[in-house]
Amino acid sequence: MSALRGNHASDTPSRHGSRGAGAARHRGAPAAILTCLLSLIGCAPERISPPPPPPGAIPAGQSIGSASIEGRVVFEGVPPLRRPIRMSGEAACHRPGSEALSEDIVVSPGGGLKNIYVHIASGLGDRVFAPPAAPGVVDQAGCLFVPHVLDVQANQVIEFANSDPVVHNVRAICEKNRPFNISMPGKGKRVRRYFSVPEIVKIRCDIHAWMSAYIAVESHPFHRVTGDDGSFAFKGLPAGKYVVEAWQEKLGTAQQTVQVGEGETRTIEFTFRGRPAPGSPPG
Ligand SMILES: [Cu+2]
Repeated sequence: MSALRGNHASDTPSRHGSRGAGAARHRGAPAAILTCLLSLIGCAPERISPPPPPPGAIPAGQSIGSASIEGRVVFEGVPPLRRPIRMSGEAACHRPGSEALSEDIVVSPGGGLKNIYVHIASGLGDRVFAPPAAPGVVDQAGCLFVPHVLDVQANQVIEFANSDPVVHNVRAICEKNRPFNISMPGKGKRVRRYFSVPEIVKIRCDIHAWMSAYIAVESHPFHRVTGDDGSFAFKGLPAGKYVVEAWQEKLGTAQQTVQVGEGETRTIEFTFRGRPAPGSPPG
């Protein structure tokens, strides 16, 4: 867990500390006041450069083992119907020939659950991993966040984009990271941010109440978001005993403990159960 604490500490830039406040009173005060005012209206200067990884961090993409854990997340029961999203009042949001559907529970015809965040919750010890250089991307397209669930590593840059000819915003609701609220005033706008502490961050657009997304932040690279078939795979793990966790925004979390040796592949399955269908017998 030392990696988590290290990342947390780095989330607080030293320039925001109180140490230099008195010394820089004349030149710093107007800038500080301006920064505070801009923060209040959601226009604080962009924090686009995460801190560098600590010395000894395992480079992104470097193999640390030959064990694999793979599997699938499935839904048991009657899948809830996806509801049409009514985008009344925003004609520009409509995409010809397509109807936007709710994304809170998406079950494929074969029972696979989409948009499940699956990650190694414990078992990697105190290894510290550098984040990948490529940014994660969340687009605002057709007045939806795309993807609905994004997984990133702590201190990995996240690029928010607006591909719509309408004004959106991005509000990040966090408990462990610094929340933000940024305006996305029209097509082509791109803004970069990052989160330093592992947690699942809620993303909302306040202008369009149906727009929601989640960004799952992990301290290491062993995390995935399932696609249509609900499958996931972690390759390149060291031999060990791991807790694998699957998270779904409405259905909660499930965990499994898996022991795997070098060169081995373990296959697991997570099953989420929905509410009983109306009229079905109790139990
Ligand atoms: Cu919006």
